[in-house]
Amino acid sequence: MTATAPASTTRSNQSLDAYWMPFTANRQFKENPRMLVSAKGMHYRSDDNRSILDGTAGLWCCNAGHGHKKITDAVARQLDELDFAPSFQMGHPIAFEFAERLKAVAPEGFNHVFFTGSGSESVDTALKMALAYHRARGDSSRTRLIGRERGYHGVGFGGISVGGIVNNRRHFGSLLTGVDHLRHTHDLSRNAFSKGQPDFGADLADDLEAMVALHGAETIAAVIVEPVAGSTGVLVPPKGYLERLRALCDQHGILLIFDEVITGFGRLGTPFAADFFGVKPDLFTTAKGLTNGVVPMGAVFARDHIHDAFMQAPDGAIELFHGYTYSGHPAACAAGIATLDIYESRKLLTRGAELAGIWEDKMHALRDARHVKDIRNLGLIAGIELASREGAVGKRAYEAFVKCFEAGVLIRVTGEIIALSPPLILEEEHIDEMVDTLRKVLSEVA
Ligand code: PXG
Repeated sequence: MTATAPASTTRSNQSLDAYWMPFTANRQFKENPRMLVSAKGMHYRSDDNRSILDGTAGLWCCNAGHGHKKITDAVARQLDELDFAPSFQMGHPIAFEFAERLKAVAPEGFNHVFFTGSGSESVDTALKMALAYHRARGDSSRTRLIGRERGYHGVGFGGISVGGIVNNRRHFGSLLTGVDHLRHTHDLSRNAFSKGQPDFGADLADDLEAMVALHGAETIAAVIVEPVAGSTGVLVPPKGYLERLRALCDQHGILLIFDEVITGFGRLGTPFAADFFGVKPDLFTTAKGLTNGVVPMGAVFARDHIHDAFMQAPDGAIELFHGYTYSGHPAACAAGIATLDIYESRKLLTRGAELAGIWEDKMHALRDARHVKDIRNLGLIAGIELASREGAVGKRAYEAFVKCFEAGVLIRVTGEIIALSPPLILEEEHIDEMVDTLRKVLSEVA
């Protein structure tokens, strides 16, 4: 250890130095670590043996809650039988089985599934599919990609290029060329405290028209958006916005990609956001809830017209020069199939719809809590935006996060926004506990 390194250890005296933690203030964390050591159902357990209510489904991924023996047993059995198998020019049955199962829960017409290792890889895959799709059809001038301000599409170079979160982009050079961004849809002056979809802002989709006018539709390959933006602090699409985007894409021959990494698998009370909004993209990306977060995995769902355009290649040709060592990993497929079994037997892909009304009422009851300047919600997602202290954006929410953890509730914060996205197995009493804890904590932070 160098003289400047913090003397950071856990309660068990384990050194914290070697692990360079992701998206974390490493030095701050290591001075005062928060450690989770086990999980079951709606709760984590911390290393000081406290029960912590999971208000975030891990990182929006443990939709069926924690510690399902059915999933861990399925993974163990699979690893015993076939631990790894190559997926390039080779197959193994469970990957085909999982893809068929996914097709059955996907919105109609999404009959093809490409496996990846994460949400970021799913995004890169979908963007590359969009570019290669146009090329396969002889439309190779369509090379521009359009994202949106405040969008989060993971951390690959494709994802940060179309993404719109400034800190995720500014440190990393020139990114992809030929990318533009629609404006984001956040407008507190017109939409503060909207319940569900806000009334104002469908016209922001017309930014795409302006880009078509500027560049020519024939240069634009695809638009990618999160149907509900999560990481940036829960931005719910205005009524009519996604419909308008779809119509403009249709009009101009542009592909529409939904990034469903957080909205997929029941978060909105429907299997996918495409079901909830009744808007069908051409491709959509998933990860997280795909395996309940148990084994890393992502998947891109493609409609027939996308897939079929590739299948015109000459006999014996590889149709898409893309894939990962871990595409369709047997352990991930086993976790995914067992996860789908649980989603189906407990009706979790639609359970959010039953709870969404209670969730909305109880979250909006925090309207008069200290520092709150907006509350927004959809399905089992809520965002609570706080007023910032002068010159210290994000400090208040961070303090609330630490205090909530100390009080036994795990929340997420991004900037000055608290985001909640609990496992879909939650009960009303858990909502009450989150709301009561938040009210108390917000009354205590300066
Ligand atoms: N797309 C979206 C919409 C996401 O939310 C990714 C892609 C990338 O997934 P991977 O598996 O590569 O991380 C995400 C990830 C948060 C938070 O607190 C959200 C994510 C990851 C970490 C934290 O909001 N989303």
